[in-house]
Amino acid sequence: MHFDVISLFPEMVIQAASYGVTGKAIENKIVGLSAWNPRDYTTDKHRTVDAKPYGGGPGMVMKYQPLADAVTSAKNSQNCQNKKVVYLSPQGKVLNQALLSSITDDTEQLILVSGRYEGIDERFIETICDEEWSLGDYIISGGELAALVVIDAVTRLLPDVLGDENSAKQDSYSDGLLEFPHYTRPEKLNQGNVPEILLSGNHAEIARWRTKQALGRTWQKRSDLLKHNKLTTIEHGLLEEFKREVQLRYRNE
Ligand code: 9D3
Repeated sequence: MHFDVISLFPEMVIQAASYGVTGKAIENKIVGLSAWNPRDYTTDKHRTVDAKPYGGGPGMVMKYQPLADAVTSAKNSQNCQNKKVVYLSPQGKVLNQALLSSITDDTEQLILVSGRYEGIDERFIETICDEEWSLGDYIISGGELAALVVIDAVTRLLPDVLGDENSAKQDSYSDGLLEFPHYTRPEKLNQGNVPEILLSGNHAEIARWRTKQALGRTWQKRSDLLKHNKLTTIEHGLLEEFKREVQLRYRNE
């Protein structure tokens, strides 16, 4: 997978991606990352990347030509077939794990366009971008953080990026449930004790307890996730058991 980010702040993207899982994946050449500054594709003395909106109104709009030429350079830098140009914007389709997962299947070069200012010229979106993606219904100041979110989330899904121990398969959301609770040393704190079952060494019982907790917490905190998740008979039973335990605790308080 090769990522290309079109951005007025290329150093921000390269720097932030150099840490942790993405940094390792770049080091190990499992992914490539390049950033392209539209300012380098301007032709005027002032290196102008933005201009006032036709029709008036506040803010500035990013010009078509520097963005288009930056995308062309990015495309020409990679010899591959399956390229996708994505504009990151509040008008886009809201990202989810399934959408990101589909990218790992069919895309070799993912070109992420990060906007600044009020927006970018509509003709660039219409003629050059294949898709428009959003992080969700809130406002951030530009597309760079969104590009970084996409790079991180897609990289984690690639084979050989995560070790077996914490593979993406075990992450919450891969099975549509929230995670079970985690505990580490010490066993006892004034703030509470580690659940007995986790100290038992009974791996079958521990797995059963964890699945029950994952189902229960999803029911408590994100019941919307359960609506789209067909539970098996066993899972249904575990969730009912969780609900009974919550009831009992409530009655004893
Ligand atoms: C204050 C400006 N807004 C007018 C009400 C419009 C606006 C312009 C540019 C709002 C946000 C942005 C910059 N945002 C992004 O580039 C962006 C984004 C977001 O703001 N929310 C969720 N996902 C994304 S992806 C890119």
